[in-house]
Amino acid sequence: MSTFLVIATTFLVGSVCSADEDKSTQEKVVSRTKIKLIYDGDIGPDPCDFSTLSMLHEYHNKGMIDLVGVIGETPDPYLASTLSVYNQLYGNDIPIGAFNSDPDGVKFNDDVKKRYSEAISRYCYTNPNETVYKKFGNRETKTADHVPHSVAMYRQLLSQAADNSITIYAAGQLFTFPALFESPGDQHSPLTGLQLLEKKVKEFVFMGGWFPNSAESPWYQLTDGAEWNWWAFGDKNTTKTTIERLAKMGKPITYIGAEQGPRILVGKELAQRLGREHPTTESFYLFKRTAQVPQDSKDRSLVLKYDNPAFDDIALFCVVEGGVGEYFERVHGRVQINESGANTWLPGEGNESYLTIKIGFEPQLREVITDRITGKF
Ligand SMILES: [Ca+2]
Repeated sequence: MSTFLVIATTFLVGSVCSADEDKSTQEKVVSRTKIKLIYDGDIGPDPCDFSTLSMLHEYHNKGMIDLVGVIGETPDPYLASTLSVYNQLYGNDIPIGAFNSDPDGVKFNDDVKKRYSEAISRYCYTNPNETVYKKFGNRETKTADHVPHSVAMYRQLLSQAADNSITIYAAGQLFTFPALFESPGDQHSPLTGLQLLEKKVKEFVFMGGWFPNSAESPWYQLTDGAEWNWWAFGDKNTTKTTIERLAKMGKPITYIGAEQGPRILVGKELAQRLGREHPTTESFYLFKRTAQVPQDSKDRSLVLKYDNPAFDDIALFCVVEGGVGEYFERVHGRVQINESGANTWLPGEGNESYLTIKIGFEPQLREVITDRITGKF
């Protein structure tokens, strides 16, 4: 089968990250429409956020997904402009929802804002979103106050969607959800946010958690035992409230934990392919773990020295192209989350599952993900 046919078949299947890898008939395959995806992320501290944006636009431009909207969920005033820069770069006009000064948006407490800023300075040379705006933005680039806040954008997008049609892929903290649940009817719909999610969403995919147990990760001792995303900068109960409420809806929920990321390292190759003047490449140069000044060099410029885990890219690949049975294995059960966002896993039946990469398939997956980030199909 040619590469094109493989891609065509897998994307027609749609949502193969959900529990339907046991698809039985060709009719079922062809009758499904392409995934209508809302992406919700914490673009900023990690280069995988930026490479995932590249992938999202590549998939959309190839017709493999309908990218219905992009939501930025952290309290970063430059988040909206990054999403807009990518729209401009890839020739799209995907609706953007992000943090801005609207008092009806998500309310962040000062501790969360402080820990977010601390994380940016700990891991990055400068704020990646601000730098991307200054380097790649122009007069047409939208900034925070040109776009609706994240809750309003979710409400708008969900109201306009057909029932049971939307896949939400959340690859960051889940700050928007508790506020969305409580949001009352508005000009778009009389339904509350919780009711809109129940009516319009087909499945949820989360890059978050550490499976089967976040206590197994010594790197997250600074995060009250939680994985990074689900720690939510110390915002108690954000993750627990969100996941518990969504799980109760009974729709398929797939988790891909942070323990999978380090198995798929990307960066140097994709930077070479995209070139230095690309915001995705830029993000790798802004990240202290990947770009460094060589110690023995007189030239003080940064060199891309290390690859980086493709945390968010892996999950997006699975959302769009599937690969359960081929690259991934699925474990069914139920997640248990405490108020700090630390998780454990109860194996069993149900609508929740997590995925792991099959042992030995890392080199192939790494190659295919680098291809997708760089628009190679
Ligand atoms: Ca992320």
